[in-house]
Amino acid sequence: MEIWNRHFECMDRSELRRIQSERLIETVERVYFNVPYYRNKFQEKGLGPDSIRDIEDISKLPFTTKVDLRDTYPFGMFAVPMSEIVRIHASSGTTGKSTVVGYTRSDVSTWSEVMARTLTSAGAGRNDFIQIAYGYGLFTGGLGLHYGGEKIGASVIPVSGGNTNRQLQIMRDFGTTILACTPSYALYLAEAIQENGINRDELKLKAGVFGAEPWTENMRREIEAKLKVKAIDIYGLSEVIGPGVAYECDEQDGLHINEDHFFPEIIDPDTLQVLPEGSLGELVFTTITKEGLPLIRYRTRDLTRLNYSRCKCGRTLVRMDKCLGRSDDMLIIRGVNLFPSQIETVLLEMSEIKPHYRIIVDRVNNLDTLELQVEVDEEFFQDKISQLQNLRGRLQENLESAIGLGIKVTLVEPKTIERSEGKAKRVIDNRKF
Ligand code: DLL
Repeated sequence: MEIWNRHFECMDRSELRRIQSERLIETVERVYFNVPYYRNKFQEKGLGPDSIRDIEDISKLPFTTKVDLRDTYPFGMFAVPMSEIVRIHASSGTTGKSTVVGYTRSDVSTWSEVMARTLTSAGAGRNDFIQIAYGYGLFTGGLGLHYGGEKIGASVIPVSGGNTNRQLQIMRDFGTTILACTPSYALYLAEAIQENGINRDELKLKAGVFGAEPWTENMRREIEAKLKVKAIDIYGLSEVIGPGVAYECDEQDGLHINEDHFFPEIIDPDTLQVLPEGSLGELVFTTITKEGLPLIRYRTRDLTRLNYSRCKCGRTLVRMDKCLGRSDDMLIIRGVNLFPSQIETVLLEMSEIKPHYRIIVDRVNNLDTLELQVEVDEEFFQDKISQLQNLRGRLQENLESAIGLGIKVTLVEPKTIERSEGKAKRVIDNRKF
């Protein structure tokens, strides 16, 4: 497999460390002199621009959270005058104001570079047709993939999300080789291909770059089998840059982080202490080259581990595990912690069940209740009631032993759970806190 930027992606780690130190020093200076919010935070801790001499000193610096970005909404944490900003994106929060991010010309170029690495790693090149079915607009998915695709010289098809029939027509008529969308939409498209009687051999698809939401290994297997593509996981968040923060290689064994631009740490979300190598915890990023919106120790809320061992692909960039989920997606049901991904893993181990599901949490007489609504495969839905009852019972048993909680399972007809063209909404929590 090709590597887009061998110099940085396969760099000797001591050399990388030296570059990270240099870049961190520059970033700290930039925010100290240009972002009053950071200057105040630094001064509160008795830190000045000279306090940081090495990447090791990073642990002295304060954290940044989404709340800090909201408090300074919309542009208060930008480190350059607005005349230098050439692009603005925003992520819609579930509550309150959105988080606004700004890019200078050089940031857009960094973004294209990290996306070029990502797409090359998925096997894309100048002879590929990349169908971008991530949303275009304030969401970073569409345009992030777009600029990376153009940079590697591929033929970019900016179809954006939704309109499934058109997606299929374009896929077939234009000879799409690389599909870019959320994993939930990929699965939806795979089913639509079957239902529309499209012969898979008419399609030239070879790989997909899927991300923007958590998905399990079982989900990957399902997509790979149905769509007959190599499914590559890509990770990113708008605050840090958008997609392009980390990407899988051919090994599909962890996502390489573009560490020459985004310095990762894993912390304990309660004590805020940096955890030893290999521990599961919250991922934190410091952007070390960004100009428009540099962020110091930004708490992503995503839970994962870092793996510094050498990857077979030749890249030396650290790998993060597939995200387990976000700490704020974690449900606490009768005191037990539960991630939607634990449920997804069980579902995909049963062939009669489709990975279209919804988790409904409620509180009845002060007691938390947990319900799973899940679709049954068309073939099995025709079965006798007793067989369906049996399936429901088995699923419930498998779930209860995996999650350690009682759960009500409701089997629903195929196609009754709302499909998503972007990020899937899996959990409905009706409890009032
Ligand atoms: O979702 C950027 C993106 C676009 C990534 C397209 C990949 C592909 P936001 O809307 O700001 O940005 O949401 C960021 O989505 O903190 C994670 O919780 C989640 N997320 C993104 N990629 C993955 C992934 C984009 N591969 C938030 N696996 C992040 C699990 C992911 N979660």
